[in-house]
Amino acid sequence: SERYNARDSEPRWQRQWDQKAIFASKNDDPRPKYYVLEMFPYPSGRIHIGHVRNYTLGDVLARFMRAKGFNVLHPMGWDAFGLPAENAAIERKVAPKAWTYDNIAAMKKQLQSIGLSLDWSREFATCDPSYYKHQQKMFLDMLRAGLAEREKRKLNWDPVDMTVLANEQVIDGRGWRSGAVVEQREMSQWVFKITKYSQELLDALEGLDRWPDKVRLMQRNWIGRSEGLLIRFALDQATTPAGESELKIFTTRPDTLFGAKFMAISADHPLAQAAAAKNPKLAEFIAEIKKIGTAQEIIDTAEKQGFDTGIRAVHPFDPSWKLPVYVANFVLMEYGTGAIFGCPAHDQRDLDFVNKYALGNTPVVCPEGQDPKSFVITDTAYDGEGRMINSRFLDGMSIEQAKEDVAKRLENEMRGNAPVGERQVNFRLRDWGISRQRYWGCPIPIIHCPTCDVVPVPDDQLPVTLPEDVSFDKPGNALDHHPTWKHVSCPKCGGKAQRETDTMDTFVDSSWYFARFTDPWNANAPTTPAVANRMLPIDQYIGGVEHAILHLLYSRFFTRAMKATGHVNMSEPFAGMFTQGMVVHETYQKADGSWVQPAEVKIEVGGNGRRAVLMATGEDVTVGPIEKMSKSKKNTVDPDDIIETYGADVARWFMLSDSPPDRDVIWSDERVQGASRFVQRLWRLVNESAELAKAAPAARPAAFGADALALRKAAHGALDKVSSGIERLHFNVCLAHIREFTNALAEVLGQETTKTGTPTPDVAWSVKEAAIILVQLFAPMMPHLAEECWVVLGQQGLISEASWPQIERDLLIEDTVTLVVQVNGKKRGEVTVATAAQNPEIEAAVLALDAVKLALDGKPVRKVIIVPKRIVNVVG
Ligand code: ANZ
Ligand code: ZN
Repeated sequence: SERYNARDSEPRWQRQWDQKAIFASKNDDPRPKYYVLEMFPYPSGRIHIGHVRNYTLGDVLARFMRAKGFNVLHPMGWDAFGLPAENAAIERKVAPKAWTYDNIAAMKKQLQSIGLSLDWSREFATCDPSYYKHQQKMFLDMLRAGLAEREKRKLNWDPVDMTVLANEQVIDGRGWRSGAVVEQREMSQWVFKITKYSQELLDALEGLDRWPDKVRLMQRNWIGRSEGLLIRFALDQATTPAGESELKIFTTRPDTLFGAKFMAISADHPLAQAAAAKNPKLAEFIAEIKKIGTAQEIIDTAEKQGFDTGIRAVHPFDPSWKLPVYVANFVLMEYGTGAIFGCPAHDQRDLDFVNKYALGNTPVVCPEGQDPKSFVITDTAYDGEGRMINSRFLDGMSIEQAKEDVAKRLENEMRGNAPVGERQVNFRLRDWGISRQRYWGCPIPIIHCPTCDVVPVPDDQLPVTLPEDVSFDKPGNALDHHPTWKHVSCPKCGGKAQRETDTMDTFVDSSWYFARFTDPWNANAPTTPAVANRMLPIDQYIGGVEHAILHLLYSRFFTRAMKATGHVNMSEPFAGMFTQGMVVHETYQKADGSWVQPAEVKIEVGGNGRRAVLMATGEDVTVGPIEKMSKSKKNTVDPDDIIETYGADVARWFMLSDSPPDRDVIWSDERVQGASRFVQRLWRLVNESAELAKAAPAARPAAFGADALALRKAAHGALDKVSSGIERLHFNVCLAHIREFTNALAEVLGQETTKTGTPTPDVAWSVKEAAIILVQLFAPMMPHLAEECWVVLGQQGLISEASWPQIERDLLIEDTVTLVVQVNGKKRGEVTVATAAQNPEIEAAVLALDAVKLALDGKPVRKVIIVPKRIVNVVG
């Protein structure tokens, strides 16, 4: 037979699938549903190889579940708002809308060339007014439900992108996109009240047992629940500005109160402001530290600095003990009360601080086994377990006991008419600020009226659409600069008013798109609840771990907000979550340090190992470390090139085979070529099988000889392992089983061709069965090749529409053999293993026997001698 020609075959099958719309899921389909979704792409212009991996993983699962008889929902859309469209407008003078939709068209073509089983009938882009109209409606619903609010707060301002960023978008004190150092500005903005769900979002993580543990842990840390005590410290009146009498702090370590050396307050704390009013030096210091900002990341890395306000606080357990109150750059106004007491012996920041200002330290927790008299702290704070020391009535207690004791005492001590101490739970999670001073986003449907203040746009006037005649010749928000768009009359009083010109954070767009996919045709509401409630939650969501906090947490919140406002009836959108690894590649560098693309490099493997040369000139290039594909290091491969050269099936197979899906996969041309050879091998074997199968009887033979039975066992064994492997997304393992089974079939075909005469009916029938199963097993991974093979095997219809083969369980019972087990030559028992079991497996089974452990009596095993099919002797 001829070589398999992917270039001819792939587009042909793609057209057929498309024409028959076989991947379109119907909302009235009575079969059980299965919703598989990969994170939708941002239409940057081109698909990258990471997308190919992401969508292939989901596609294997989608095709498999469809064959298993589920009503599979596997949609695709575009996360289409965001800054790059505006940057393109500025740099290339193309309108953001045109740029975005052009990119979508180009990328859709690319996606189609991968052969994904997507339901394109549900496609939308988040920048379609028919999508964001509903987002605006939900914003208004949330406003009415108290889940959206206008709030004045200090915000992260990105001076390059000229926009506010959420805390999550500030990485190491810099804007996640621009890389500019983020400044703090006080502004009014819209927030979603995610903190109303802090506890619930935390608790519900427990139930997400099909999520990676690391993702749940990241979310737990981000929500950051801590239990502690609020303590009201009295202020020494002689030292305190008029009107101030106490300082409220939050601590998670009230047990360390007797190790306190100082108090510290945020630069934004009212007491700091009051003290600065009378102290110009302090005012100057405050202005100085405010410059570096108060984002957590900056504070963690900046040098600790403080300024003594002169104010003295009184220790709650000793009226004669006065503590200096500093303004310090590491105390955040946004957390707790914006004030702390510092215990340097047991907190590293506090220790760095006292070491700088020579305030000393007293350890109050002594580790077990350490002599308290010799226990001193110098540069490293001790935050471990131990017994209380130097702490009067707490001495000898454990940390937990001391915390409880302090809490009880201070709760019961009244000053004025309030207790001095109060237990409190704090969360790190802040409300989600969604206002962005950008044009290319979903307009916030609000009108500002000088008389009526904030007025929602009436529901029947939605959507508030973006104007298209915008110019980007000034920095800042093009929507704000538009000559007419924002000028409207107030819906309430009819007077002159202005539209809100901020647009929503694009993370809002991606917080509910999965719900919209369940009924994107509903023009009147964001969802059709009956449909959404049937199709959600998503059974398997697949995406990059970089979204483990932001997107997944926002979506979990938004689903709860949609539940509260009647759009869905569940809280958790993603029942199963899978985070895929990256596609990485070697880097290549010329002698002058410049980077070269893999496509320009030829790898030569010879006597002195691997050598890389530049194809154009033959000069040597240095092979650098394997890294995430990036434009800067040029170590990218272009999906179009790969598909053009090898076909989509090869790319899909390679990416599935080489690494577990949650790990990084190293792109390697050598190994891609290996996948390509495997495709040809499968093609040959299927053709040979079809030839041989001509001798097969129509009816299943009544009995099978040994050869036929062995092949059938291999086929059903592979079917069993691949089926359960796909369900667990262990794709690389599945592929290994497919290869193994391919070898078994090849062996039978090889034997048969050396024989003369026609094959026996049982063998011919079994070869046909095996070939059909083989093709069905690789169909989810290489759907085009599978369709072509399906025809060769004379099967009806499309394989993409065929049911998954039935496993014959009685063929799965493996042949076994029983071996005598000896320890140092003496029989101690027997072990039964599969006939095919390899030595390491047998050894493990033997060493696990109680009788063997007993006979060895703790002595190490020196050697295990295995006489095949007879005896295992353990030498100890
Ligand atoms: C005294 C103390 C002693 C503390 C000690 C820690 C160790 P988590 O667990 O993250 O909630 N803190 C409180 N408010 C703060 C603020 N606004 N800015 C900076 N730090 C603040 O952390 C709670 C601890 O962080 C609190 O407990 C407080 O320091 C500090 F050996 O109080 B601790
Ligand atoms: Zn008005």
